[in-house]
Parts: sequence; structure tokens; C-alpha cells
Amino acid sequence: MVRVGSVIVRVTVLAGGIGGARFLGGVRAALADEADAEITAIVNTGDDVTMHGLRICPDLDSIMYTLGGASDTERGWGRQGETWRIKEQLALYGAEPTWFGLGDLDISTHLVRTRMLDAGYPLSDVTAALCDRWKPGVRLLPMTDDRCETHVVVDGENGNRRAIHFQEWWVRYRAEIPAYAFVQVGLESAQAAPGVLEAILEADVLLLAPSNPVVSIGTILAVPGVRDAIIQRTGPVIGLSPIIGGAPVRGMADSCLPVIGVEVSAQAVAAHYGARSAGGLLDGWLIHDTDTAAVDGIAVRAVPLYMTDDEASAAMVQAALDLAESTRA
Ligand code: FO1
Repeated sequence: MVRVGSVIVRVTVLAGGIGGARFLGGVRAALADEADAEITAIVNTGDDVTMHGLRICPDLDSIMYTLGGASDTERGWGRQGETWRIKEQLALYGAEPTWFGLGDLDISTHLVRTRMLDAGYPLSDVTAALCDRWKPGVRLLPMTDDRCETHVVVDGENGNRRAIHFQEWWVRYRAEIPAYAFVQVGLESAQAAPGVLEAILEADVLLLAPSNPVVSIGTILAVPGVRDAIIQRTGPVIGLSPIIGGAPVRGMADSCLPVIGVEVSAQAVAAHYGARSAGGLLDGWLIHDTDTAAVDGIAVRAVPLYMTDDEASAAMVQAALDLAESTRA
């Protein structure tokens, strides 16, 4: 256990959706018996989308449902015991999009969120209100309260190109149509949400979850002020590789990394994040025990990285905290 004097750690985690949710389950488990532990998750909101008039925040909801014990671990997103009656009825009306799976239980979350946003509450207040019910056991912060949806540049008609929402690319096209760029619309003028920069600066340890380095972690890093806060902070920054043996465990990182010219490997992602001593982000990097990686200035350690359950995830987190301690010296 990492001890800073007698104060037990404040851990801040940059996280995306499904991988981030599982990882945060491990962080919570690893610090379960540390009464003073404070865990803050800074969550990607680039996947957010408005569908059928409802505001949907997939990554915040994945983490909230997973840590709240209500997620469908099989499907990987949404609620266990979900039904799709409203979705079926919408399709009978021909209400587009019909390709996006809106579950009946999930819709209650979007109704409450949309009503609060329409009443003028910022997303961070809405998220806190939803978490009052789900009690995730960690503080969930959207990376920003401002709208900055990820769009994907794909082929259009007769040779030109067009941008579609990330959810259309990922859900409708399964990331199988070529992507030429990812653009978070409005991100350059977005503000970090309240508490985000402080949570980065003041954490005893900052962890980059094994989430998609491009559209999840990369989007959080692109929020004005976030990258600078990471570089300025004094305590260690430890990342965990989302790539094992040249492929992501889940999701579509292998479809995203080539778009930004990064190879699909633990080594390439570490080099992409860069060493803090060279103006980058990382002091340490955890890779799966079958992989190798070597980047000047980054302390690399190989441990099992499959998050099969909270115990396995907790072991990964413990390894990351131990690595943080060793890089601190
Ligand atoms: N993912 C799918 O593959 N198919 C869906 O129909 C789908 C619906 C959906 C609805 C609400 C929500 O919060 C997430 C949903 N997801 C779906 C997952 C989502 O696309 C991804 O979790 C993230 O956006 C990528 O990390």
C-alpha cells in the first residue's frame, strides 16, 4: 500500500467506458480498507450523444452502473435485466436512429439527466445527483461540463469525406468503415469541469486507466489545461496498457490507434503518452506479462492485466501503486 506519511492516498484516475469501469472497480477494491482513501475518476464525455431528445453519457453511465452493481457485464454496457420495449416501439414509428440500443431501464437515467440539464444544471452536478442513487464509492467527474462530442471523419459521397458521430461509427458501423480523423467538436474552447484540474494536481498518484488511448484517454488529455496539470503535478503518473499482445482486450483501440499513426502495441502507446522527464505524461507503465516495452524515462513493469474480476483488477492497481512508490524515490 502506498503511504504518504500517515495520509493514505488520494488517487485520481483518467478513465473511459467499459475498461475504465472495470479498472475503477479494482481501484475501489484495492483501497477498500483505507478509510481515508479518496478516489476521483475523471471521465471521458466525448462519446456523449443526444438521441430521441435524450442526453446520453455512455462512459459516465458505464462506470456508474458498474460500480453501482447494476451493469450487464456480459454486454459490457447498460443495465442488467434490461428490456427494449421502448426501442421496439420507436422502431415501429420509424423513429431514427433505430441502430442505437436504448434500454427501458437506461432511459430513466437519460430522462433525469436531460431534465436537469434543461433546467440549467451543469453535467457535473447532474452526475453527482445520479450518483446519489448509485453510490459508486468513487467521485465521478465529467472531464468538462461543455459539449465536445467526438466525430469521426469517414468516406462520403463521390470521393469526398464527411463526419459522423462517434456512436454511429462505433455502434452502427462497428468501427469497420475507415476513419481518417477523430474530432471533438468544441473541445478547444471547453473548460475542465470543477475539481478536475485540482484532482490531477493534488492526487498522490495519478493513474491512466487501460482505456482507449485515442478516443477516451486522448480526449480527456485534450481538454484545455489537463495535459499541463499532469506535467506540472509533483506525484507520480502511472499508465496501464490497454493493448495486450498487439490487440485491445475489448473495444476498438486497434481501429483508432492507426488513425493517429500509433502502432497497436504496449510499447507504441507508452511512447505516444511519453515520459514525464521528456515533457510527456508517464513515470511508469504497466504492461501484460507477455509483452515488452522500453521507453527512456518510463519505468516499465509486466504484470497480468486481464481484469477478469475485481480481485484481478485490484492486483493490477496494487502493482500500479507499488510502481508509483518506486518511481517516487
Ligand atoms: N454499444 C453498442 O455496441 N451498441 C449499442 O446499441 C449501444 C447502446 C448504448 C446505449 C447507452 C449507452 O450508455 C451505451 C451504449 N453502447 C452501445 C455502448 C457505447 O457505445 C460505448 O460504451 C461507448 O461509447 C464506447 O466506449
